[in-house]
Amino acid sequence: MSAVDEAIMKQLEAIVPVLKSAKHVVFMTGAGISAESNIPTFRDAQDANALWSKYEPHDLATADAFLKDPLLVTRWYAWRRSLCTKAQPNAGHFAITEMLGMFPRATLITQNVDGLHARAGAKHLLELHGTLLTNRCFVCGKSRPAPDVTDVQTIQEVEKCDECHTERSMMRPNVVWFQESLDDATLAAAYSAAEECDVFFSIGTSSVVYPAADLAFRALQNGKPVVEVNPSRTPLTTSATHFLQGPSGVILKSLVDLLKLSS
Ligand code: BV8
Repeated sequence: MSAVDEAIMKQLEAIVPVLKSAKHVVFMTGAGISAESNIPTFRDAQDANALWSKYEPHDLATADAFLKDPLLVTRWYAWRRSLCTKAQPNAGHFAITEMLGMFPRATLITQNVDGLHARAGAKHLLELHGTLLTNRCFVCGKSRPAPDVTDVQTIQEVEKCDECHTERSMMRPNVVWFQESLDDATLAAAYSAAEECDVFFSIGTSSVVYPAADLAFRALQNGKPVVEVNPSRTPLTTSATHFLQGPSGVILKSLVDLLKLSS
């Protein structure tokens, strides 16, 4: 695990005193925090394995795509689920879990559906885009664990709901697709955390998917410092209070080490 360079260390040293006096810290994560767990991101240009590089978002992550080709979408999510269940949380996930216990109040908001924050011990996280670890009926919404399939080509048909029996009663992933609304209570909790916090971290997200990408700007509009952690610049970078350019696993681990030294 490489350490952070001097410039980042100086930025971290400037952030620590602000964190020491913080009563409420928000951490918001995107696919980038799972990149070091070898889960491909969605849009990361440098990532040849980036999930979206093979498909357009509207090809797969929409209700229309599912209705058009339920088997293709089911296989794609089964493939992603197998990646997620094989993957291990990385230093970035564990650093956030540790920091969740370092402040009077801390809120973890994630756009990720891979379950790695929970496997790293994080509790009460807000999963803005749901989870791919469970399926629900496309019609009646009844949920059940999603089957863990190793060879997705063996999936020959889409599971049907055992509760309702209409033509569309197919089991779909418990995620929020494009043009689907997020859960009202989850989104409201995320917005109030962004407005009330003392520091807002935006970690490993390209900041292009709304309304999730709006949260950091809402914190800024409420006069809160925003710390962005990302190897690349994003539409948030120019507005962020601090831009820590690098991999979240390395940067967040160094931040935890500094916080411990200063306690
Ligand atoms: C909605 C779930 C109301 C399933 C996903 C306002 C303005 C503009 C557009 C809209 C808007 N309001 C609504 C929209 C439309 C749309 C939208 O935002 N489109 C965008 C693309 C323009 N939003 C919606 O449809 C939302 N619904 O608003 O409902 C409504 C109702 C009817 C009609 C219209 C609106 C629903 C959005 C949720 C969609 N579901 N996924 C699944 O996962 O399959 S989104 C998908 O993208 C994932 O959830 C993912 O989390 C999310 C965001 O991507 P990121 O996490 O940021 O990942 P990405 O690959 O993009 O970036 C990775 C980053 O990591 C990069 O920056 C990279 O540099 C960095 N990185 C790489 N390595 C590392 C790293 N960082 C740190 N460390 C590393 N080692």
